[in-house]
Amino acid sequence: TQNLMEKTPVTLLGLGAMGTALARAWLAAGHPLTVWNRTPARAAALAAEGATVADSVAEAVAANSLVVVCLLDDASVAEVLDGTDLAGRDLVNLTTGTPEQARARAGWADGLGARYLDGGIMAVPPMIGVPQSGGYVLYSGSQDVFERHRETLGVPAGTTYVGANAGFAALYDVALLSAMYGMFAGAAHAFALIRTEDIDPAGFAPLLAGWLTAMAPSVHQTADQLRSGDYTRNVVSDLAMQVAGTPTFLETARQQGVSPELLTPYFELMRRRLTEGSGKEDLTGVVDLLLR
Ligand code: FVH
Repeated sequence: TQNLMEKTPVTLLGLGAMGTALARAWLAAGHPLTVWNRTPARAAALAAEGATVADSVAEAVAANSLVVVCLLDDASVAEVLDGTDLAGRDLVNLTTGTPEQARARAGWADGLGARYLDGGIMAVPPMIGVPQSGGYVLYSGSQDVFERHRETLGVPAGTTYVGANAGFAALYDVALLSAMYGMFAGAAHAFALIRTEDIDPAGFAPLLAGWLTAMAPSVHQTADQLRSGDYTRNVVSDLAMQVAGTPTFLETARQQGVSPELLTPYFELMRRRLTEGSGKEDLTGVVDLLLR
């Protein structure tokens, strides 16, 4: 464990909701912290909490070898770091972006003599600095940077290194969030259905949460089937049976006056896979349809 005197100093560029939460976590853990933000007023409270506020990006970057960036998007990262001397710096970019943007930024940093680690934050600001919240950050790119700063990076949230390909953290991030949006879409349809009657959403919510939790482990079976290439392995409810059930969902939506527009794209993919003769399979074949 690092003692107080040895805590790695951190430079942090970007004090939005997430940047401010990261800053507070490092300050609370005793890390010397230098911050910069485009709108200086956002740094005032942190200065009172012990952060050093730099007047310019160049000053902030010159202060420490570990430079963490948490800005709105890749364009703002480009704008903020344009013309900055990053030679010898360990640049950790926690700004959300695409895998291509992350790989391009890694190449760009390399050209400037910096080591690059990309991060995808799987947490919202209130989860930062709260280990029991389950929040974590996906990292990819320089494993050296990750190992060297593992303890410091682990202060705001858990850390998961997913590979040397700098784009992987962003890819995992977007994959996980895409699954989340699918879940939100299903939940929106479910709430719309019960809202057509005098049903208390607060009474329904525990049933919904419980059902989604019970169904979530099915992703392990999907992974197993994708690995083996056998989509009939351990099937419980086959595609033919599930497609046969879809008219019930669509008719219920119609009867209740709810738009089926969140369900129909997925049902259409299930139906297409069935017409290819995959009735005995699980739903896993839909993955292949999306890859075409
Ligand atoms: N907040 C969240 O729930 C999510 C959780 C998962 C990860 N995301 C990503 O984290 C990045 C930062 O998000 P944020 O919540 O801090 O975002 P904002 O509060 O909107 O702050 C944005 C900061 O970026 C600065 N900024 C924007 N454009 C520029 C620019 N052209 N030049 C310099 N700085 C810029 C902005 O500065 P200011 O408006 O205060 O002057 C803020 O510091 C983000 O990628 C999320 O997707 C958060």
